[in-house]
Amino acid sequence: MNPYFDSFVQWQMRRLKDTGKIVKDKRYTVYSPLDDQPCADHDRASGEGVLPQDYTLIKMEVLPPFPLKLKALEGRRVFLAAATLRPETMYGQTNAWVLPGGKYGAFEVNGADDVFILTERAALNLAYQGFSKTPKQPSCLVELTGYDLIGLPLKSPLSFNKVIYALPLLTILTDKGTGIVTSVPSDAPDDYMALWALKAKPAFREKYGVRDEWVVPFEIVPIINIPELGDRAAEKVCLDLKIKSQNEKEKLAEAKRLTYLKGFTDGTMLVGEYAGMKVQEAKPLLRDQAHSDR
Ligand code: A2H
Repeated sequence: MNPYFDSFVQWQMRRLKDTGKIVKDKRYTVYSPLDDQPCADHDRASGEGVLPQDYTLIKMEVLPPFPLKLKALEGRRVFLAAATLRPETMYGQTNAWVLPGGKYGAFEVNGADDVFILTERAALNLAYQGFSKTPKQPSCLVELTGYDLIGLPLKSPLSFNKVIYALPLLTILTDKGTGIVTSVPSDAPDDYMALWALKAKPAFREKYGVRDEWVVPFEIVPIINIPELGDRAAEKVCLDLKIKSQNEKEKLAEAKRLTYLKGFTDGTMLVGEYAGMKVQEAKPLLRDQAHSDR
């Protein structure tokens, strides 16, 4: 080791630190709980190139009185925590989606009395980001399935519909986001097709114990205008592509691509605080607003 060079590097680092050019802080990364350290690209047996995905969690408050399964949580604020990439669309929520046979839990997410209902996987992810009573350890108060959640009345931020309901969706993945999805049929082709199916098929509703009043009165809420696609973009694209059901995966992927891309680059907000603003500009503002409500 060259002591002169060593001192030079130390001096340089101290100077940079003093002038605020370098900081020691946390960052989002793919992490291995097993090794208790970040798991970089080349350390992985699979999943090379996978980066952290940044979701906004929407706190959809469960309105009392709570059903029997949630009675133990009476007196606390309980939320279905939906993961979304489109916080700017929350004005147009018509319902939440849960996977009927999916496993969920009611977790304590921080010191406050707030309880989040989501998958255990999501609770673990949150616990590693400082959202748990004990660091890195989710604490589950009640184990639940999607069946327990169907029909819960919810109050969701920004939504023009003051009360919306949790409804069944069979295509929800339990290894993505929180396993809870908020539904915006004006702009999400998946949500449009799923809501349409529930509305059109009384037998489907009956099978999952879904009451008519949780579904039938809810219509598309126009919230964003996209040149060529109008203000009910998801519906237009699904009709144009002649999509008949949620199971037409390829066509739905194309519909999503079209609405997502055009919505982001060319869309204009029609409603809310940022009406008239481009979606691109409103999105970060609405995301920060959602983040400030922890
Ligand atoms: B998005 P990505 Cl308006 N299973 O929110 C299935 N879908 C899920 C999910 C899960 N476990 N968790 C989240 N999602 C959905 C709004 C929205 C969304 C609009 C338009 C497009 C859109 C309202 N639903 O997503 O695979 C959620 O739906 C288009 C991709 O991580 C979330 O954002 O890219 C999106 O999928 C996350 O998908």
